[in-house]
Amino acid sequence: MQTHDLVQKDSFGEKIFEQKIDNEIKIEPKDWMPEAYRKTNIRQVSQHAHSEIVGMLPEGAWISRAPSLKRKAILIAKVQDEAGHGLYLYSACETLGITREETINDLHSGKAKYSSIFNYPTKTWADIGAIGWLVDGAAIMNQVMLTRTSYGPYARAMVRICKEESFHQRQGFEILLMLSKGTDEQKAMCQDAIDRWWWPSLMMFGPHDSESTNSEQSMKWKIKRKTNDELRQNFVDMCAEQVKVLGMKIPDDKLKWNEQRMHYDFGEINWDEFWNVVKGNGPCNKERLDARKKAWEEGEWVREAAAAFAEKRKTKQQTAA
Ligand code: FAQ
Repeated sequence: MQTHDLVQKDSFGEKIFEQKIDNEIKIEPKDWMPEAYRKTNIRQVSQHAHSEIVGMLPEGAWISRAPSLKRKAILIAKVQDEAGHGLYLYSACETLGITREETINDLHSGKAKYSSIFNYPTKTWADIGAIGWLVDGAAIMNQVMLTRTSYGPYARAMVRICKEESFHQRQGFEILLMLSKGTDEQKAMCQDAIDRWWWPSLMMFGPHDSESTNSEQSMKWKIKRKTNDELRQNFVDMCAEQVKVLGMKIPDDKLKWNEQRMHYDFGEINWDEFWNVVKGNGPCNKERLDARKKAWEEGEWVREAAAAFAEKRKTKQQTAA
């Protein structure tokens, strides 16, 4: 093929791509797509997958300490759901032309990021409630828009994920509701967890729009449907009402309903803390990455056995045919 043929093919491909984006038609794995679109999706989807898998760790730490058999069963199911989300997302990512091993190597080498939120410790049982209410709540706020993202496999994965996250959020809120009606000590534990998880949850939405390097292009490509600040504001508005049901307080003196904006005003996020955590210096970054690397190394024999079994089955099927 001549170079000009390639250029023509690409400009034709680009036209079709743009038409699909304009007409809300999903981009599918075999469709032509700009290289930067592919790379942005690989970055975002893999980062999202890593977040789900690393996100199992803070809550996993409480499975053996859950206060009752019922709470233990619910928590195990929730943590397993997060593993499932990671798997859908790694699979969606593979359709973009990157292998599972490459994505995981990028996590382990520190090249790929995962959500800042999972670098904070879970100190008490109330933290499990706060993660469900605030962290899953923030995740849903962001992910409902992703069910309409322009890349087909990512959008489809998000539909089931959002349904499961809704259950996660409710179970977290219910844990806090129980504590909020309990003894003075339980009430204090509930408030303390909200105090520690509130600001990191707001950071999950990413930097202000003015500092967000990817937002403008991602909005044009309809990868993102709402900006970081828009989603954060929606989340604050929702939580400011829900916290009243708990009879607890959001740790922000500036939180106040603004009649003109029809939104809650709220205080400034500590962006130094956010970037410090994103750069790997949060309270649990090292612990989280070490745990993932250990799990990967210790799981090597399982991956080898699964691959050998698949090979054996394929040979058997070929011989039978
Ligand atoms: N943490 O230009 P933007 C969950 C990075 S799943 C770390 O605004 P973008 C479920 C960003 O990557 C939670 N890094 O970026 C669960 C970029 O990096 P670059 C995860 C962050 O992509 C619950 C740079 O900063 N959800 O919780 C963070 O347009 C409970 C500049 O930022 C998703 O991943 C952060 N918080 O917008 C599991 C959803 N924020 O380019 C277990 C999908 C930003 O320098 C238990 N992702 N960065 O390498 C998204 O919607 C977007 O990627 C955003 C960021 C909104 C997170």
